[in-house]
Amino acid sequence: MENRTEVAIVGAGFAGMYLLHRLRGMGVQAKVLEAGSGVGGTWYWNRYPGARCDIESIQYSYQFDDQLQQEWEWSERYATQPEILKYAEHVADRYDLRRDIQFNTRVRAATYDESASEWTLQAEDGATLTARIYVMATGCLSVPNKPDLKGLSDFSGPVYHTGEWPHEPVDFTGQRVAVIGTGSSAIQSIPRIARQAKHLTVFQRTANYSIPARNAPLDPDYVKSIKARYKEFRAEASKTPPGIHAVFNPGSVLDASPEEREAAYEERWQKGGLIFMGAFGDAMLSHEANAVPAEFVRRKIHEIVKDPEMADKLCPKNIIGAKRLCVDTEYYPTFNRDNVDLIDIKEQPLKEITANAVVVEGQEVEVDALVIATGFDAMTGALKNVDIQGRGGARLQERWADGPSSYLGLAMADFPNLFTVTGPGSPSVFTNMLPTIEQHVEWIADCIGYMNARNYRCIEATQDAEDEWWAHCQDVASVGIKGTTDSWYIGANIEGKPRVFMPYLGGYPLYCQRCEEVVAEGYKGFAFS
Ligand code: N01
Repeated sequence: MENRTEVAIVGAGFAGMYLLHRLRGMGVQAKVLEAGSGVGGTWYWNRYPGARCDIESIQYSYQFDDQLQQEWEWSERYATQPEILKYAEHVADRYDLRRDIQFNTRVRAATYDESASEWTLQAEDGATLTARIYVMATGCLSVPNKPDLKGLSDFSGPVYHTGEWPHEPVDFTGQRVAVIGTGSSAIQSIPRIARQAKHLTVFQRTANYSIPARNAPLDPDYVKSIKARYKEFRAEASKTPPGIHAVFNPGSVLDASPEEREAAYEERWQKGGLIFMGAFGDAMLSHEANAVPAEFVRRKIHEIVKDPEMADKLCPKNIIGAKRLCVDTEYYPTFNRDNVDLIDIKEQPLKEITANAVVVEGQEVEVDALVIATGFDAMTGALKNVDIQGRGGARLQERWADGPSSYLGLAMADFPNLFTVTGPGSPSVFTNMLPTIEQHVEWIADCIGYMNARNYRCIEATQDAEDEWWAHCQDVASVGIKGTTDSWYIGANIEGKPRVFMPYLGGYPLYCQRCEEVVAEGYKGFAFS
């Protein structure tokens, strides 16, 4: 690769693409290194059947260019993976981004040279790229979690991970298929696989709450009404904690009468989607309040799933909303099909996989294909996969051995001129990722502009600022009950991963306010040289 640029960006998902475009607009030279052969990040890799975004398409899109958002037409309430990928490709073409993206290049190491104040990135093939500024735009959910399932390598049929799905269509017709895992990816793919396969067995470790998507083609009049006031619509969205345009009732579920509770949750169940949890403001504040929506969904599962034993197994026992809520199309009804079985591997532990079967306690299930839907090494996986060595030999992998820490999810002490987009300590996964990405990118680009205008060569978060922000993140996470359940937010899905609450739970508006204050106070918490 051409081996020098001003800003080296890793990842050509929505973050890397926009940062490249933004920097170009400022006259700053930048180059993107991307492991895949195309743009789109998460939407490039996650091609499993049924993959779609659970944020409404009208909101899950860039807003930095009004012409782009006016011209692009989404076809459904929730866009499918192919449509979102097409959008990412359209953006790459529209802004001529590909000429500065090097594909098929996986970065393995990045080393800071203190004397020159610059980073050298090393790719898997040994090629290097040197840059003054280095940005990891590698996403929060981009490193597949591949649990060490005994005997998996002995399996003679195809094995698919939802996060690394083949680019060619996979045909399960006539096959006996196993799906391991019941997170969002599984919940989206199971109904589709069940319709095609001869038989499907779902291996569930923890039952998940899922709300119907009520997906439908977008009504042109509705789209027209949003586009007529897209800017205001986005501004209104940015004032809600998740940065999503929706009505969030701040009232207390505990103060509501049984009829009011029922009406509120029923209305949101009928509307569908993640806003179910917005019916009352205190559902994540106490177990007592949380029990109301949790019980509502369990009752719905029993109403939908005809076999009461199956329904019992599908009913989550943990609190609702601590793990990421799922949004589905026909998930629970799929378990009424004759060709679908469910095995609870907490009751019947998974023993091993053989050449042609998944063996659980007391049962051997013969299968032709395996779908591993076990999620991701979230938030820190992609950052720790690169051997990042900062000032004085500081290694990010060692620094984060007991869990991550970051200033605003944007920068770390001892790692000068390194920025992360939606790193740990950013509200990231608790928000609509696209506007949050845009906010981070604009903050980073403005910061680079500020440095260039003053001839600053280096920026580094101070240890005090990082410690203070990280302590604040942990304080906020300790309010309410979100952190009380095992989830990938706290690293609980990966064996041996330190249990630390990683995203910032204070919400999008407070986070943005803090970022703006930092700038207004001359980049408070950062040192320049
Ligand atoms: O992964 P997950 P995902 N043996 O971690 C189970 C986003 N997303 O890919 O709960 C057996 O949620 C695990 O069980 P448990 C979204 O943010 C968004 O589905 O750990 N099972 C769980 O059931 C989402 O939250 C969209 O006990 C094992 C499942 O595998 C995030 O990505 C669509 C196991 C993993 O669920 C991750 O979702 C899809 C083992 N060893 C995903 N290890 C949108 O719509 C794990 N499991 C935007």
